[in-house]
Amino acid sequence: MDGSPTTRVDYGSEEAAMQAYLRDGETRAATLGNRGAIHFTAAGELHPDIVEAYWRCGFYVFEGVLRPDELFDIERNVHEILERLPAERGAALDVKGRPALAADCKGPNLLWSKPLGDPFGGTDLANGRHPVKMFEPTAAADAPKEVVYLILGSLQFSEAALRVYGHPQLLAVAAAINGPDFTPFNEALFIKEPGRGASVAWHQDGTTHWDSPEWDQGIHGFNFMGQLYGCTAANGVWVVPGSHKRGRIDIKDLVAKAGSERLPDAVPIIARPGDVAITNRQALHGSFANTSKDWRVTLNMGFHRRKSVLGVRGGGVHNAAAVYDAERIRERARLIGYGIDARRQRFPDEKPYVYSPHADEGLSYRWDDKAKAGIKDYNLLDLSI
Ligand SMILES: O=C(O)CCC(=O)C(=O)O
Repeated sequence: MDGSPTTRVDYGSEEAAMQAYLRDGETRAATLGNRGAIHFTAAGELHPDIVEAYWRCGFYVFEGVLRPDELFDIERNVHEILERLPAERGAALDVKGRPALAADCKGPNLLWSKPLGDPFGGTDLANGRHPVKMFEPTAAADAPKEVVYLILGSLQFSEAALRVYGHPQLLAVAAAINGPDFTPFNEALFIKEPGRGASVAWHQDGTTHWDSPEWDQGIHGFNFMGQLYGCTAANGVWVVPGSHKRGRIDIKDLVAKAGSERLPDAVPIIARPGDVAITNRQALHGSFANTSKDWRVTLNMGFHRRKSVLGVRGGGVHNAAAVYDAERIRERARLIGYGIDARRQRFPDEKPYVYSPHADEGLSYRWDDKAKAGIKDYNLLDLSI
């Protein structure tokens, strides 16, 4: 895998309709005015045009955030990860007989699907938040029985991903959107292999605050989606612009009215290698089976407002439900400190981000072998709301 195009398969009986939908969606996406470089005002604030477009659309594409040498590091790590995957679901060894990635982890790490399948749609999994099953095209006869399409707790498997997590501009965006005392949510790698990558059925991410008297458009936080190879209408995430403002949406009804899962108002996130999208977790979003010839590898990194998690009972989607106290948040936010320090070591020319909660409490984090051993299973502490 080097990101070069492979042979595409087609969308079966839906192929013609799907191709028209992809083209139309791309045209609609280009009209939104929600993309460009990350930039700040002279006073150091995230530029108001970016803030306005993010809150209007529920997503924004930051262009050219990850530099070529950084993408090279990420690609190398992704190769290593893919080579070390278990030979099949539940196997302790990889195809070469070595201990497999995450085989000794306690946390949930590897999510499998049949090629081009939709493992969550129409099931009760994840609190039933993916109510409609996506069309499942047929994969080529030589495809494996199952593929890994999602890797959770990904910072423990990739130092390059940890360094992206400590990116000063991205963390400054997190502070602008969620407040300087923002907290982690979770991190993941989405792997959409050409001709095999699974669908992620339409859903909204939040679980805990929909009925809160304090509910607003940002209460369930956001995800950064960093792109190694870029993403297209065919393999990328689709979003219904503005849907993060609408509360909980009746997805079944929308799909029934549309007559298929091709929601008429949705648009694809289009990105080049090194672009990083920010997507509101309340936005209605999903992705189709990747029948295209292009790889998509996305580094997901989620962040919350502190007041959305402190004292709140988690939703139990990513780990055991628990009430999140200050100590839990502090422990989970170590990863921000490690990310910043790991980045400082690799890119000494950059000005490291200063994370206010660490500065205020006099906490400092050093990324070294001990820290590396200490983050095994860190995602058991994800702040899942
Ligand atoms: O990357 C994808 O295909 C889906 C992403 C997604 O649903 C999420 O981050 O919540």
